[in-house]
Amino acid sequence: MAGASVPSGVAPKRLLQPGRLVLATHNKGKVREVAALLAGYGLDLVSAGELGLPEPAETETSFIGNASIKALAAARAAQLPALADDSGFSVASLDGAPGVYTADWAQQPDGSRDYQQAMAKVAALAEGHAGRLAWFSCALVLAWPDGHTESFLGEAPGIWVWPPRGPAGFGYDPMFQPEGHAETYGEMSAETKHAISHRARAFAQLAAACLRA
Ligand code: ITT
Repeated sequence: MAGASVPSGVAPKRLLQPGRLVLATHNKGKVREVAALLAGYGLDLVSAGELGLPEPAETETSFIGNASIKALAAARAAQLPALADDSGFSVASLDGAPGVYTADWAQQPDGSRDYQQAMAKVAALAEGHAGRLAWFSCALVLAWPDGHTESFLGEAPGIWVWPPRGPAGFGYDPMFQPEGHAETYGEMSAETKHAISHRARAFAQLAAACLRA
């Protein structure tokens, strides 16, 4: 059949057209990394923080579920396509904790976040268990004002290390050493992290499905 390129039963992904895209996150580390990954696609990025959009409650128990909440809330409020990132750090011996609650473990009573304390809590809990397997996950969800969404999940396996190492990156980067590397995310250049990270893996799927350079 002329022009048929999508196997039957597989819905085609919706392309993101060049123009304005809301980055539906209030995390500056994520804004920096997602903006770098999106460079060269002709998109005019604006963050949810810059637009003054409220932060919706993350009430789901999966990364994709929470990223969908954030992307849809921003797309509807701004009447623009929106991209949300829900991500987290998991330790195998802690049954995948902190996982979707990674940000919550850093939360302080005054509303600020203390990642040194959060990383120390993870290490203290994991220390007594055998094995150091850990991984980062990143769900990226693109949403449009009409409620359509496209979802992608990237994971990066490795080990947790203690004490934390390296000043680069953000969040839990200094306690994660990705598989095949001697450096932690916190010791790597931004370019190296972007080539191998959970976020880069999710983004590669998104770019292949929804972006045209
Ligand atoms: P938004 O919901 O506004 O996007 P958030 O920081 O609350 O921002 P999440 O709910 O997705 O985002 O929480 C993700 C947590 O995982 C947060 O504590 C991050 O610091 C951490 N995290 C995610 N990706 C990371 C990375 O690449 N390196 C280090 N920590 C990361």
